[in-house]
Amino acid sequence: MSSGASNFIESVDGVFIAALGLSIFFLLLITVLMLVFVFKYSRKRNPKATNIHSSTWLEVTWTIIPTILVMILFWYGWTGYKEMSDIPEDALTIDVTAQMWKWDFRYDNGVRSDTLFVPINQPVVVVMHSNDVSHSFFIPAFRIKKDVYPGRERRAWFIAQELGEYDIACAEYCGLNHSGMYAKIVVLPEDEFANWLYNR
Ligand SMILES: [Cu+2]
Repeated sequence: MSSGASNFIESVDGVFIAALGLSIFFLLLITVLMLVFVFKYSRKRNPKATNIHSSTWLEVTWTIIPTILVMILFWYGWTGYKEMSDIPEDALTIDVTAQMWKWDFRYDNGVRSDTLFVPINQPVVVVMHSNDVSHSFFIPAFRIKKDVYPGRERRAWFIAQELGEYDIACAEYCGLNHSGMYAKIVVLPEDEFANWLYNR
């Protein structure tokens, strides 16, 4: 099993770090080359302008290499996205209602809570609705974010892999108290979760 607070940490962080690393590499490469060229081909050193002709191999190279890099990033982004879209059939279903400015969680047996309790190492699907405007269900520690719209059902899933308490935020500006629209997700051991849900 992969490491991290949820099953999506590795794929999401992997793409992010790859994109960031590539960006830093090209930032340095282009900046250094620019400075070298500014110095080497300054007017002082080259009082007489020279006519430069096109170079086919150079143009092909700087087209093909970035295309390959972008395709690699796309591939990892796509496979990660697909993994997030393929919801396991045996996932525990929890209804989520978003409204200005709170989250409401409802379980199959009718239990309601303003804190999202989930069992560890078990797929959970959140089925989301909005009572009013657009919100966005965001668990930063799990790398999960899904917009929630009025009049539509939206789904997201995850496997919590570490016990503990994490923030749930609203990530879509939804009015005056948007910045206060937080809830908690609490990951419990299987038996404690069952105890919380059924023995009340
Ligand atoms: Cu909101």
